[in-house]
Amino acid sequence: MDAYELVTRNTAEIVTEDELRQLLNKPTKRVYTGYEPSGEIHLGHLVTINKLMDMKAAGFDVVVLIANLHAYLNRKGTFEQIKELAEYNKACIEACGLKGAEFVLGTDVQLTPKYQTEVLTLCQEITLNRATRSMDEVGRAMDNPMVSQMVYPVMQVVDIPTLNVDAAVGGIDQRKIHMLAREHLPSLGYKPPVCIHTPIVNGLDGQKMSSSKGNVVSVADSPEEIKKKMKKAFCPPEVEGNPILQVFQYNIFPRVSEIVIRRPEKFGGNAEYQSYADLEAAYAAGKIHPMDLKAACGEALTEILADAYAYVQSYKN
Ligand code: TYR
Repeated sequence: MDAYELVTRNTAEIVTEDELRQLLNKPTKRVYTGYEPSGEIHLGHLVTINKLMDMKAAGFDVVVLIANLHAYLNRKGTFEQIKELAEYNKACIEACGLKGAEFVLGTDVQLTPKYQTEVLTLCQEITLNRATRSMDEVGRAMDNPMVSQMVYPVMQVVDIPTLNVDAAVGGIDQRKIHMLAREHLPSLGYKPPVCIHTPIVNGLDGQKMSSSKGNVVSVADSPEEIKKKMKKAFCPPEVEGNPILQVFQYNIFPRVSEIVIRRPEKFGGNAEYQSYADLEAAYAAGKIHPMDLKAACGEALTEILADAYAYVQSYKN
């Protein structure tokens, strides 16, 4: 796979493809994703972690921002609670296989006079209306937004030149903030970033993913828990919106070259698939039973998450 294919596979949107091609021609280039510290790193995070791994393989230097101040502004907890999660999340993200990335803690770079002055300058350029809308899919309890949640997207914009990155990776839920960055960074004298957006995958029940609803596999889940969650998971005969197929597409196939559907001889025996497209086609044609698909999904996830799970065990005991 060439660099362009690696970067663009499994994405929802690239802004813009031309700019990405130009960037790929440069000898050095940097990309980042920011994560608010969260209770556990889960399959939702893994979609962008996988994309960062693709970009590393495509020649990018990778920066991960642990956005502790953003989590605070977004009402995710006290400074102390967030700080504890920040360290833990960093180690979990590394254990998910993202090796050789540079990790930056938000508060280590966001409290300088230069950064804060740039934030205030942009505050004067961005309307409340745009700032609010950019937070629609990112902010917590946005029916009653706080001023801190208006500062949030402006800071996310300033993070881009502060980390000196050429590209930003995020879920498609970040797009309105990224569009603000592209529009306003030139007025501060910076280049707009290339934006690479991944799809937002469903929870295992086919609904919106939410750790509190427990509809997601996280790095803290034991192999038995993964098995249990798979048994319960929603796996309709359709491809569209099928959460198990999404796990294969975005979490498993980027990391393994073959998956095996295990079946007794009387049910057709084992079947191997070397690509997501082949697996999807076979499932759509009714050649794979949902129970067998789910079992294979659990088995592959257990393997993929083994290092991260081992780290979590050592951290918690
Ligand atoms: N907005 C991101 C989220 O929803 C977190 C983030 C924060 C990303 C700051 C980048 C950034 O610079 O999780």
